[in-house]
Amino acid sequence: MEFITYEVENQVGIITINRPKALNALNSTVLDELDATLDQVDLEEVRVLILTGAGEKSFVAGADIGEMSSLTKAEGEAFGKKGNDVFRKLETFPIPVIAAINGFALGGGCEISMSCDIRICSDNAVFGQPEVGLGITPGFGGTQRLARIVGVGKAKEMIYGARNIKADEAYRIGLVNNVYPQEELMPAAKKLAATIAKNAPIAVRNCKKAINEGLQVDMDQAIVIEEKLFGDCFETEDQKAGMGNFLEKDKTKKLKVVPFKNR
Ligand code: DAK
Repeated sequence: MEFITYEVENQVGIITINRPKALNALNSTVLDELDATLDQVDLEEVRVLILTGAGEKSFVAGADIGEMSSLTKAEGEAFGKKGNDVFRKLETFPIPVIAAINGFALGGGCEISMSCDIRICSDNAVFGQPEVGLGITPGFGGTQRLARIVGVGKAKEMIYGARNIKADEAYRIGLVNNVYPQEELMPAAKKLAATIAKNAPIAVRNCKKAINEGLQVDMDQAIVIEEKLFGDCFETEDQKAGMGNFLEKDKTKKLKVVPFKNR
């Protein structure tokens, strides 16, 4: 791969967009490679993904403006579809994805982070949807996901004004869960990933599905989605081990790590 690195550590897959000279801007190759990387994730082993950018300056500074500048309408649509397909693949990926945002997250960069389940950032992070200043609308889900995450009023203010915000404001409006000094960001992302990875993977996956799918429908339908995914956990080795461990009164056994299974 030219622009993506992928490594696995302790059941956590780390995907790094590695195009620092262009501040990790998303061109077609980056999108294709990201798509291929997601296809290669071994879901028998990996329980959580972390998505980050190479270097200390930028997570992703948006879609590649150079590549986009000469697109025809048809090419623009094809580029948009490529991005949206990958972003949606991330959003609906079976396991949780943490965005570790280590600097600029502008345009497509902000949008890709919003396709992840959880966002944490370094204190130099900058978020924004500057597209209207470039004569376009956010095209990788920004108008939809930002409003859902931070609320309609804040999203409209940021998008209409093409106003960038810094890490502290992103934290205040709920766009990120936490802010860390740059050098502490990846350790914090790994710690968060490890906390998730030690829990029953089938249950974690079902929680992701329940939350994501439930938010798209009314409460009556959402509860049915939850019921189904709750029911799916039963008769799994994880459910038997998890509950069995609790019911065992032997404290030493209770402390042992439950050998949760990825199936
Ligand atoms: N695209 C391409 N190259 C970029 C880039 C980008 N988005 N952002 C930065 N670079 C490149 C710069 O051109 C420069 O390259 P060289 O000149 O060294 O070759 C290098 O990265 C370093 O950037 P700067 O020299 O500008 O660094 P500074 O620290 O001075 O400034 C900055 C950093 C992030 C403030 C600045 O680079 C900047 O404003 N970048 C653009 C940010 C931006 O506007 N991003 C949003 C892009 S629009 C669509 C769907 C989605 C989209 C479009 C269509 N469809 C449905 C069709 C998405 C659109 C966007 O994301």
